[in-house]
Amino acid sequence: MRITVLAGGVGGSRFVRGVREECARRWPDSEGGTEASVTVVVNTGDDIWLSGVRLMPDFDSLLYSLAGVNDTERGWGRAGETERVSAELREWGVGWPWFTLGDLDLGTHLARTEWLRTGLTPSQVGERLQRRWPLGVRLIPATDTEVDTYVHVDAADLAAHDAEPPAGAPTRAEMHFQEWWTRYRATVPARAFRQRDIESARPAPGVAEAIADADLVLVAPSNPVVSIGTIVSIPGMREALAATSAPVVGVSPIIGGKVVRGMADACLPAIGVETSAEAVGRHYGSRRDGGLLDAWLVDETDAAAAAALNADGLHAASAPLWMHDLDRSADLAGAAIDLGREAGRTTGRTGD
Ligand code: FO1
Repeated sequence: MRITVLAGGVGGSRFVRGVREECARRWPDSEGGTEASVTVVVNTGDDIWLSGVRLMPDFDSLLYSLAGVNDTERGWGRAGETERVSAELREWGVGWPWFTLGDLDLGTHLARTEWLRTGLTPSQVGERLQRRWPLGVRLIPATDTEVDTYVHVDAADLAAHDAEPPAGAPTRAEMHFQEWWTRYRATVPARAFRQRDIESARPAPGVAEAIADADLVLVAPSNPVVSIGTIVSIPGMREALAATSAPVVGVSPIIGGKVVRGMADACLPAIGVETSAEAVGRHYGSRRDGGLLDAWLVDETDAAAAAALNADGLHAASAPLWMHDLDRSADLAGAAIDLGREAGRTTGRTGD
C-alpha cells in the first residue's frame, strides 16, 4: 500500500503520525513498523532565511514530531530546548526578538545551512536530516525552489499596530509570513498571500512519482491557503494530482466552523472562502470538476456539510476529526483510508 500525504506543519504532524500508526496496524512488518510506504510532500512556503540560517518550519515540525523529539506544548521546535544563543542574538540585535531559535533547533538550521552551502538541494538536505531518526515515513519538501510566503496588508491596518507610517508611505505593505504569524499573531488582516518565485518552482525530485505511483493520496488537515495552497500552486503539482490513478482524499482542517489549530481562519478571508468544512471542501473542489478531491472527510458535527457536498457531486463523509491522541489520529487516518477505498470504487481509480 503506497500512501502519499500533502501536509503542512502542526496539523500535518499529528495527522501523519496517525497515518504511520494506522499503517502499522493494518499492514504490520516484522519490526513493529509497516510494510506500507508513506511519503509526505511537505509545504515549504513557511520557510525563511533568518540570522544567517535557513529555516524550514513545516519540514522540521514533521521531522521532530515523527522522531518523537518535538516540543508537544508549543507545537514547534525541540523538547528540552534552551535559548542561550537566542538571548545572545537578541543582545546583538540579530534576527527577530519575537522569534525564538532554540539551541537544539539551531543545530538543525546550522546543519541544513552548511549542507546548502556545499551545494545540496533542500530535498537532499531533507534526506540527510531524516537519516538521523528512523521515521518510518519519507519526507520530501514540495519543491527545491525557495517559495517563501509573503503576506500583503494595508499600511493603515499595520499602523494600528506600529508607529504612524511616514506621510506618503505606500498604502500597501508586505511582510514575510513568519512575521505576520509570530509577531502579529495573524491579527493584521491579510489581503493576499504571495509565494516568491513560485511560477519558476517545480515539484522536488520524487514528488511527482510519489503522487503518480500512490495507491492513495491524502490531503492533511493543514492550512488550506498557506500550506496546502502553496503545495498545489507549484506548477506541475495540480497536473500530477489530476493524473494519478489513486483516489485523492482530503481531511477538513475546520471543525464546526472553527479552525483546529493555527491561523487558517485568518487566511481564508483573503481568498474569499468562508471558515467552514463545506466551504473548504468546495474550494478544493471535486476532481471530476477539475478540482483536487475524490472525497472529503468532515467532522461528525459537520455531517450536514457532507450531505450538501454529496448532493453537489463531491463524495463526502463524516468521522471524528479531533486528534486528541495517537489512537484518535490513527482512527482518523483509518477513516480516510476507508473513504479512499469507497471513492476508488465509485471513480474507478483504485491506484492498483
Ligand atoms: N512560532 C511562534 O509562534 N513563535 C516563535 O518564536 C517560533 C519560532 C520558530 C522557530 C523555528 C521553527 O521551525 C518554527 C518556529 N515557530 C515559532 C513556529 C512557526 O511559525 C510555525 O511552525 C509555522 O511556520 C506556522 O505554521
